Amino acid sequence: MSIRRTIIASAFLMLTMNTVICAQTAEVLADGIVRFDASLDAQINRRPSIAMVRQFESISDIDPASHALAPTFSTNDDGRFVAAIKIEPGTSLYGTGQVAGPLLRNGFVTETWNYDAFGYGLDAKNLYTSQPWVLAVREDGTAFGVLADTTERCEIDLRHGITFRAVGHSFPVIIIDRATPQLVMQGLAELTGTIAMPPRWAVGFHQCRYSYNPDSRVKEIADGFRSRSLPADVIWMDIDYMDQYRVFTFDDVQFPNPKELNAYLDSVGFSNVWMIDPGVKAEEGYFIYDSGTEHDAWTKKTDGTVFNGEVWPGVCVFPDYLNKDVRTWWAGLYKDFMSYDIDGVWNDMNEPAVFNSKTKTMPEDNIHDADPELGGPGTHARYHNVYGMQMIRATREGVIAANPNKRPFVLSRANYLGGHRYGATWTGDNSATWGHLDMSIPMSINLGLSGQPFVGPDIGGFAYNGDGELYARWMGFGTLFPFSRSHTAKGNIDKEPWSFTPEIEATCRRALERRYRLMPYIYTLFHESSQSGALIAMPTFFADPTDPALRSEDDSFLLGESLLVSAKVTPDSDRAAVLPKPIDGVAWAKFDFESFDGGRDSKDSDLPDLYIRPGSIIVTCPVTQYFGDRPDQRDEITLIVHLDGNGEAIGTLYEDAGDGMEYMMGEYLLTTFKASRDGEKVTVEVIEQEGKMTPPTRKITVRVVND
Ligand code: NBV
Repeated sequence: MSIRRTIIASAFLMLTMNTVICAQTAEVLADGIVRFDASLDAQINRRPSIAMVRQFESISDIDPASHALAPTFSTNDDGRFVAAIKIEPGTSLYGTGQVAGPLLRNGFVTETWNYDAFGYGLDAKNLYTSQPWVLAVREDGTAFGVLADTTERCEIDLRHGITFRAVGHSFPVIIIDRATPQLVMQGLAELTGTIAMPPRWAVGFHQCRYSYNPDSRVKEIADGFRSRSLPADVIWMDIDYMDQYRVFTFDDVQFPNPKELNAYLDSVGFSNVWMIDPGVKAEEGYFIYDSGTEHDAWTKKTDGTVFNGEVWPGVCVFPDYLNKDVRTWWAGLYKDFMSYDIDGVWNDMNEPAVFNSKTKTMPEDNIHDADPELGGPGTHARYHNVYGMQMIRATREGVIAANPNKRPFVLSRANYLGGHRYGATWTGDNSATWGHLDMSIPMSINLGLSGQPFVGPDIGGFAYNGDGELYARWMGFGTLFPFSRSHTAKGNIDKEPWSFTPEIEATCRRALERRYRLMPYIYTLFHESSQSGALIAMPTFFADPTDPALRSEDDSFLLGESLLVSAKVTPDSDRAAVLPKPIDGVAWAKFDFESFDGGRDSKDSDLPDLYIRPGSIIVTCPVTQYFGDRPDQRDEITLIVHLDGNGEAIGTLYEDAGDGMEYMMGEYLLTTFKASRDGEKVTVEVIEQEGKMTPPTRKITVRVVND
C-alpha cells in the first residue's frame, strides 16, 4: 500500500515537473508550412522572429491534432522550455547549424550558443554560429524541416526523434512538410530569405593568412599568384593591418597607404577584404571610442554602466548592434573606411569573443537595448546568438551606403539562422589535421542545409602547420566549396600553393583552374540560390533522396544538382565513393578537364573525382586568372554534356556584369541550353533566354561525355 502511494506520488511529481501538452495552436503560414504554439497565451506573447524575413501572419488556423508532425511542448524541471517532434523509423536528420562530426545527425546532441571555439575538436557541442533547425528525410525520400524559433541557448537533441530545449521563454515550432528535401529547403528560404547576388570576384578564390603584413608582403603574395599563373581573385587583410588592433585604423608603419595598396592589388587583378572586429578599444581620444560614447553605443551591464571586456586591443567596449541607432552609427563608420577602395569586409570575433571571461563572451545578464521589432530590451543571454548577425547587418548597410553601386561582400564568423541575408560564413578556427579536412565537407554541407549556402572552411586548416600533402588534398576539393579561401594562423609555416613542392603547387593550380573553368556554372548556382534559396553545395543524397545508401555519404557533395565532387579525405584515399544510382540506365559520368584546350587536369590523385548527372549540361569557360582578366569573358564557353536515357540534356547559364546593381533591373542573361542526340550527332540549341543583356556572339564548344 505504502509502496503504491509512493509510486503514485512520484508519478504526480513528474507530471507537475514536466507537463507535456500537445500543441494548442497551429497556423498555416504558406504552402506546407505550419507554425505551432504551446498555448494561446504562448501565441499571444510570442517573441518576434529574428530568423525570418518578416513576421508571418496566419493564412488559416488548423487543428494541431490534425497535423501528423504536431510537436508536444513541455517545461523541464530545469526550467527549460521543450518542444519534441516524433520521427518515423528510417528518418535521417541533418542541419542543426555548424556542427562537428558526420553529416548524418541522428543520435547527436548539440547546442545553439555562438562560441569562440579556437582549435575545436571533432565532437564540439557548439561552435560559432547557431541555426535551430533540423532537416528530416523520411525513408521514402519525402522530407520535413523543423525550426525552433528561438534565439536563446537551445539544445538540439536528436537521440530520440527531434527535441529542442531552450532556456527562457516559450517558442513556436515551425514545420515545413514537403515532397523532397530540396522543396523543404526552399520553404526555409521562403521564411528566412535568400542570399543576395555577390560580386563575382567573391565567387573566385580567396587567399588569406593571419596576417599578411606589412603591405609589401601582401603585394608579394599577389605577385606570387600572378607570376605562377595560379588563379585567384582576393587577398585578405587580417588584424595586423590595424594600429594597435583599433578597428577602423591603419598601422602607419606597416600599412601607411592602404589606398595605394588596394590600387596595386587592383592593378594585378586582386580584390581586397579587410577585417573589422566588434571590440572597440576603450580609450579616450580614439575617434571610434569617442564617437560611440557620444552615440551611447555600448552594451551595458545590469547596473546600467558600460560593459568592458578584453580583446585584441586591450580593454574594449562592445557596440549594442541590437539597437537601430547603434547600427546606423556603426554603418556610418564604413563611409570613410570604404573610401580607401576597400572591396569587402570581414567581421571576426563577433560571438562576441571576450578574453577575460570564463565563458569567453560577455555576461549573460548584460542588457541590450534591442529594437521593439527584435523583441525590445533584453539580456545578453537572449540576444547572444544574434549579436554577430546584427553586427553584419549593420556592416552590410554601411558597406552598401558607402558604395551604393557595388555589391557588398561581408564575411562573418558568428551568425544565426537567417544571417545569410547579410553575409557569408566560414567554419572558424579549424585545424590542419586529416580529421578536420574530412569534417570540413559535412560541416559546410550541414551549414548549407541550415540555410547558409555561402560557406566554406579555412582550406589547409587554421591551427597548426599540417603538411604539403594535406594542403594539396584540401585545396583539391576546397576550391569547389561555395566560399573558397585558404587561411592559416599566426606563427604557422607559409601556406600558399607554392610553399611546399613543385608537385603540390601543380596540384593547387589544377584545383584552382577547375574552379575558374567551372565559374559560369558556379556563378549560375549563386544566381539560383539568390532566387529560390537552392543550395549551392548540397549533400550527395539530394541526387536521390530515396536511396538509403547515400544518406550518410559525406566524403562527397554535389556542387549544384549536376556535379558530384568525390573527395579523397584520408591520406591513402582508399575509400570507394558511393555514387547515386544510374538514372534510366544511364550512370553519372566521370569527367575531367584533361582533354580541354591546354588542359592539365591530368590524373592527379590529389584532386577529387568529378561526375556529371545524366541529363545535365555544365557550362564552363577557359581558365582565367581572375574575374576580368580577359576583355570579354563571355566570348567562349564549353558545354559539358551528359545525355540521359532519352538522349537529352539541359543546362542553364546566368551572366551579368559581375558587380553593380543593374542586374536587378534586368541587365542579365539567363540562357537555357538543350542538347539532343540525333543519330550519331548531338545538337545543342538555346531553348529559352531571359534578361535584357545583349547575347554575345560566341564560340561554343560541346563535349559529350559517356558513362
Ligand atoms: O584575426 C585573427 C584571427 C583570424 O585569422 C581567424 O580567422 C579568426 O577566426 N582571429 C580568429 C582571432 C585570433 C584567433 C587565434
